[in-house]
Amino acid sequence: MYQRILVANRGEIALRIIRACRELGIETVAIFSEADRGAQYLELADEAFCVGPPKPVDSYLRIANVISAAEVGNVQAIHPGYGFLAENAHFNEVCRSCKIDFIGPTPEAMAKLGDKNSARELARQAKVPVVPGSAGLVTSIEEARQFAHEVDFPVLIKAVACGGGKGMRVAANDLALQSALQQARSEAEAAFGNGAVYLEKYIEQPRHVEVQVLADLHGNVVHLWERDCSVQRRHQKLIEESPSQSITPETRQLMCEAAVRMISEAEYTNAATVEFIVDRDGNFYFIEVNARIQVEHPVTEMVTGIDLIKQQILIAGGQPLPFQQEDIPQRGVAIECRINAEDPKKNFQPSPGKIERLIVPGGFGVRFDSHVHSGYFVPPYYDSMIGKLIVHGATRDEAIAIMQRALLELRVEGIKNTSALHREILSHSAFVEGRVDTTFVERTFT
Ligand code: MV4
Repeated sequence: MYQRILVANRGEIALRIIRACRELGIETVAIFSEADRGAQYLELADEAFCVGPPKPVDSYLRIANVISAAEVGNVQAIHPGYGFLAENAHFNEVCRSCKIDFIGPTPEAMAKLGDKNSARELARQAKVPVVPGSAGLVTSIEEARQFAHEVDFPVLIKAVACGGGKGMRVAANDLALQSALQQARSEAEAAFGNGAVYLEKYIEQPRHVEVQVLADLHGNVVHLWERDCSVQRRHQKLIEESPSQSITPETRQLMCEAAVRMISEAEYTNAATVEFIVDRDGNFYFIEVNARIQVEHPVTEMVTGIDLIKQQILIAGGQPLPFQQEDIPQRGVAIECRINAEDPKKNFQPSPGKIERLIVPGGFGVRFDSHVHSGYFVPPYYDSMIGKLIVHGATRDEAIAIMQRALLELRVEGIKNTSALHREILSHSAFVEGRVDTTFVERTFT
């Protein structure tokens, strides 16, 4: 196993990885930007190197600087966390050429799934349901028209490189189709340098359900059940839970098996999330694969009892999975609320600054994954998430009650945060009854 790992990230996920390594007896090398210099969690690493100025492009995304830290720090592997370089196939390849293990999939598997059109093709090969759509890329308005008439409007134009909702356009009729096609293309070209698009039938008010998968280097692939992430706003998830209220036990089984087939077909290794949307009739469709550990992974850890970060490290180090599918439970209910330094009353405007006082909730069934503390300065340069409040209860009603109690205990003074909005969502009848889709927050709270 590895003796020393570089943690190529910051904030709560850096701390989460440092903790897992400590428990495995692996030393850690942390990196930090000038804005994160002196951060408390860095003291828990064995060594820490500055990789540049505050802006991500000058530090956490600067491949040469990250690799230099890995070389000087004398590590055998790099854990990329989520965001930053986590799904950068080029960085992954640079790691390989420097003989440093990338804790994640191979660059080839990453690139194959990063292209949404080739991922969709893989799904079809693996007999995983995909949204009725164009066979491949759409290059002309005539092709687009022909397809739209086959599946009927509304249709969705998606960029192969789409992300964060960018490069997607809905068209309700022939007239709208032409401009939607052009807009999706130019937006994707500007944002990702790739204007290629395909078409799908537009699923209205879908729910978002994703399946966690682990695959080792010996051909073993298992799922760790699903997470429902329908409570989101503008493609930013707010609350995630497991099990999902949106699917029947039969659908759960089919969806989890489909996710395993998808990952096996792609010859993918390490941790992956297979994302699906679920329509109003309960049909599920593959949308994409996330080739990284995700923010909401603790929800899965609480219901399965499996430490996903440790498993990622052990898999990359060549260990076979220590459990089989039948050994993985989905026990009780876990819910996660993302605590962001944002003002929900001012259109979720970021609220960086000094945390004058922090009181962290605790007690039975409560977990708070965070790197912040009283006196911590939330820098303005990065994602506004300051922590994740995760609860585990025997039933969903109990989990909601624990979360409500924990949110009341949480106090973050000095900056605005999203905890009061979470309390409102958790007491809303639609949420309590498990009747929320991806449009719920925007329809109800903005
Ligand atoms: C869709 C869809 C409806 N129909 N595809 C949004 C992000 C991108 N990765 C896929 N997304 C969607 N694809 C079809 N054919 C609706 C969405 C969507 C969505 C999906 C998951 C979670 C939140 C969402 C919010 C808006 C739209």
